[in-house]
This record gives sequence, C-alpha cells and structure tokens, in this order.
Amino acid sequence: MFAATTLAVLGLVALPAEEPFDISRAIEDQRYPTVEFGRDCYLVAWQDARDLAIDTSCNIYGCRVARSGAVLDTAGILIWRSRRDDYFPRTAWGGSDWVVIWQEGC
Ligand SMILES: [Ca+2]
Repeated sequence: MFAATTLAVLGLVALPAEEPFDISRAIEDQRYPTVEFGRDCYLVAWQDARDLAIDTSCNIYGCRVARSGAVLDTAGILIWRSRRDDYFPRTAWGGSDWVVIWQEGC
C-alpha cells in the first residue's frame, strides 16, 4: 500500500514526498485505506490480511505518518482483531484522540 496513491485517491493532501512511499510492507493484502490528520501527524488505517494464517480473518491496522511523510509505525499498529472479517475503516480526529470505526463480519 502506497501513501501517495492513498492520499491522492482520497483527495486530502499533497505530501512533500516526490515519490510514493510504503505505508505497509506486511504480507498478504492491505485494503480500504483511510486517512485523517490530527494534532501533528496523520493516522492511516486499513483492512489487513497479514493475520489470515492465525485468525482466518482480516483485521484493522493503522500507522501514524509525520507531516514529512515519514511512517512512524513501520510495523503497523493492530487496532482491532476479531474472528470475523473487519472492513472499511474510517478515521476521525476529535481534538485530543483518534477515533477509528469499521464494519465487522458479513
Ligand atoms: Ca478480524
């Protein structure tokens, strides 16, 4: 999953990076990215299939990205793990905390 592509698709910002850069290099698929700017960085969240071998379902991961485009959580942050597939995360900044919502199961 590449940041420039994600951000361009969402039409939110133009990062100073001249080339697309990796948000995640995890195995398997990462889909349905979402991004929101907070106090001093972006939060990107997505559906991640890296845990399919142990969970048999997709989970929600995320990472923070600095204004410079530096990925601050290169291994990703597990936001939610469940036994059912988790889809379509959305992020919001509430002034002091991040909020991430998603759809579970189908
Ligand atoms: Ca799951």
